[in-house]
Amino acid sequence: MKYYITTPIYYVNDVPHIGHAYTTIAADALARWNKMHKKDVFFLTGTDEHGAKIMQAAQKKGQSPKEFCDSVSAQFRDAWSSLDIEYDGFIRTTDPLHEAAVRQLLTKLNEAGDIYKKKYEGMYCVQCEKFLMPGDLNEDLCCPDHKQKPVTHSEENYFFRLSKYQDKLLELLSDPAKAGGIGIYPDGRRNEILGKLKLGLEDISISRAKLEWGIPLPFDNTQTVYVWVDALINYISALGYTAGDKKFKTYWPADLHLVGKDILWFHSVIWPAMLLSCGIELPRRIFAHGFFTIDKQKMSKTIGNVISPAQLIERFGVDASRYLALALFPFGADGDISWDALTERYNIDLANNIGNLLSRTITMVGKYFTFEVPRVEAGKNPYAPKVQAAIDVLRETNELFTACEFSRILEKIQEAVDIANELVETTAPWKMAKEKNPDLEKVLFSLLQILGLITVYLYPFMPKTAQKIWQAIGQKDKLAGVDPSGLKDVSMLTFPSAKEKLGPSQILFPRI
Ligand code: ME8
Ligand code: MG
Repeated sequence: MKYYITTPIYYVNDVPHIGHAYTTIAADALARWNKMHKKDVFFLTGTDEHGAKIMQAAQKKGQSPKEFCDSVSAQFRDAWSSLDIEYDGFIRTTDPLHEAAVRQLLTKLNEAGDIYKKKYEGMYCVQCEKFLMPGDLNEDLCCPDHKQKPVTHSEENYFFRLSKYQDKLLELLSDPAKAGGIGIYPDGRRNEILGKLKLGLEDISISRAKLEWGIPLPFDNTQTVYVWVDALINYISALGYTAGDKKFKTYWPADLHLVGKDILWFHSVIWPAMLLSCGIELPRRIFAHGFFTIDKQKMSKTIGNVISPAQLIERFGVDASRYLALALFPFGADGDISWDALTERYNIDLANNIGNLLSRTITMVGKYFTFEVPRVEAGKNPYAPKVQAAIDVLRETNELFTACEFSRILEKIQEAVDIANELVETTAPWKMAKEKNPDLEKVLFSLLQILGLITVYLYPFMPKTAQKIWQAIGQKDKLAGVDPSGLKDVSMLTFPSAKEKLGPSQILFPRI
């Protein structure tokens, strides 16, 4: 089975920040989870490089738009490699392959009779890269998000007959189970979109007359394609849609477009309408995550509270940064982030809970059994029900992965850690050692089993750390190759193997 997952492509007028990292880490965790389940995964990310906003940013730097885009796009790639993001494709909207796909798609829209020319006057927010309605403005008549006055645009543009697709979209978005239906999540967001759709759809302008930094329309090269129409096409251009690449046949339609709530309308209404017009299959699911504030404030360059991936990594390390980004609040909701809250969560979940469990287990195995614990058969292990309890808690994460409930998955992992820590407290291995209780090895073996299980589920979030724990409990094979669906019953566990020497105890998460 294939699994095609995408993040938005990020505008290069900004350098990578924790907001971009949030979506990308989530997508990476899902991609890795699906790879573990032996799915043929394609995970796409990239950069969005055309439009007025980017041209202005390049001018400010005294660079040509292309030079500017090359340099910022490279910074995104670097940020993702520093966060151990394992993407399968990185698309840039300035790639010739993408530009060809945009031309082809616009030709199709035109041939379908869905494009017409009309004089238009409207208020455009360059930072949003979209037209605003009078009702969208705040009391100062500015864009509420960017606190800037929109510019009035009056020109003859090409329009896309979005209105034609209102009924079809209502039908397809209301029922994900229907053939061709799209699932929009969380449910509250789907209802918002449906509510807005019911109010009616207006045709949208899809070209700009005076903007050079864009892809010329195939049927009128005096105009360039509107950045959003250009950008959305990345999801198929990256699969070699125009080149007749077999990647397109294999992976399209997308199984999941992961986006922020700010851009859900473009993904759930405009993009599907374009695909309907061209006779291309629709994506299966779109999940819109919430936005976070930093110390209760909107993250902004002007306030100076922007957090970069590099700053996070410097404080917490790569894997802890990945964990923390998803741990603080539910993915679908808005939330607040602060250095204090991140640090507190790091100390509780990682330093105290997981880190401590690992180091004390290995220390005890070293002290009482010179780093070697014999295998104990489940049938002969009085503590096997504890291991089974950990399996059961962890297996509850299966549907949470499908629902993108990452913070709850991490809570379940912590519950499994608690089961192991309770086992230590209730059995007091140090007393058992003194009393030469023969069950001591069974306790330690069970702890190692629970640690192994935790490690499997932790892998999508903390790949390098999980692999280290896996090795520390004596496993030689690659953790990425372990299929979690095979771990249903305590009697099926093959780890730790007999007579494997454990590595020395190590501190994975020093307290901060
Ligand atoms: O919108 N909290 O690009 P963009 C959570 N190029 N997520 C945040 C965030 C925050 N405070 N700030 C940003 C674009 N994000 C278009 C997309 S797709 C065909 C084109 C995340 O650089 C969130 O995922 O403005 C949001 O959707 C994305 O960054 C917007 O990135
Ligand atoms: Mg944005």
